[in-house]
Amino acid sequence: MKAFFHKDQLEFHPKFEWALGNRIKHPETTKRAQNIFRKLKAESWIELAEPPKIPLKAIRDNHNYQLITLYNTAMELADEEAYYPSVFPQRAKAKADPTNINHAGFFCFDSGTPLNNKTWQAASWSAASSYYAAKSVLAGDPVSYALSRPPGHHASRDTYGGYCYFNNAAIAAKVLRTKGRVALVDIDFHHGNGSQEIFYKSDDVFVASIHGDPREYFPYFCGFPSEQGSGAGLGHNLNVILPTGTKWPAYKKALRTVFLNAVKRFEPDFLVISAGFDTYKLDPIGRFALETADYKKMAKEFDALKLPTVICQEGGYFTRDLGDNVVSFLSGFKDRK
Ligand code: OKP
Ligand code: ZN
Repeated sequence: MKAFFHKDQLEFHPKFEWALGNRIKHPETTKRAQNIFRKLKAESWIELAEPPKIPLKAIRDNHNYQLITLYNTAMELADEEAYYPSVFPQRAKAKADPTNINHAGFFCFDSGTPLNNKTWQAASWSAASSYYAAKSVLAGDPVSYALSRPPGHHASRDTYGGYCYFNNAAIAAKVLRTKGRVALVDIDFHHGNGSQEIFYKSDDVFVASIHGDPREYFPYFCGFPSEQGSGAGLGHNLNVILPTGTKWPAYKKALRTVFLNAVKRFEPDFLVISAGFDTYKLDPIGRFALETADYKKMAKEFDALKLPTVICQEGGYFTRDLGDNVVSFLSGFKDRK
């Protein structure tokens, strides 16, 4: 199985985030990616591959050019300088100017997702990892993994937040959709609001997310079962909420009876998995209670669909066990190649 990762994804070091007025250490560290990389390297059946540069068009297919401009504006920040917007215009009259870093708040929806002079570099290489993972699947690989860090599922066409800058999984889904119907399933603890928004009106991409209750957890404003898509996309969006403390038996039950059944009914040709591991029992942010071995069991449920599959890394913040959890998950697809 190929695993895509570029070293420059490590150049970005968010230092802190604001959590209820407190400055806390940023959970989305380079150590996360390094831990995953080290564990992948130890597996002989995993082939690490460095992606080439992503064509700008592949980013622009998913994101407004203003968002790209903003990240390029941030390249002019001084080393060690980070921009955290503190003004978020709501229904403002003035037009946003993404060449002005002070307008970042127009595009941003939280206080945990800093911009600095390396954001573009890391985010575009992360997008490249998922883009080429999707390309490899189109070229015949049954399953590919993208070590996409920074993550992506909270980023929409023209907004960033939740540690996400470009929606890596959506970029993969758009590559695959040129050749058929795509199911994008999101197993991160948090609702994938960006992916939902990007495909909300699409009838050829089914988006399903299984997550903690948004009334209690990020992103708070979406991820409810009533959000089912609109227009041609009506019925092609699914949100499943599980209670705090959920363990594998209850997770599996929801996965089989609701989640996977809906995916099958859609009859997809390809599968994209937004794979977050903040559902882990020791995760400092997520509040489910899955164990390392459970990720292999979960993967086998997806593997049984027998679809060409792209797996994109999302969250997971208990760094010590993160790589083990990723390898456990990927091992569930091992029999296919
Ligand atoms: C990103 B992903 C905790 C604050 C939480 C946002 C969480 C973003 C999660 N003190 N801030 O879906 O893993
Ligand atoms: Zn998450």
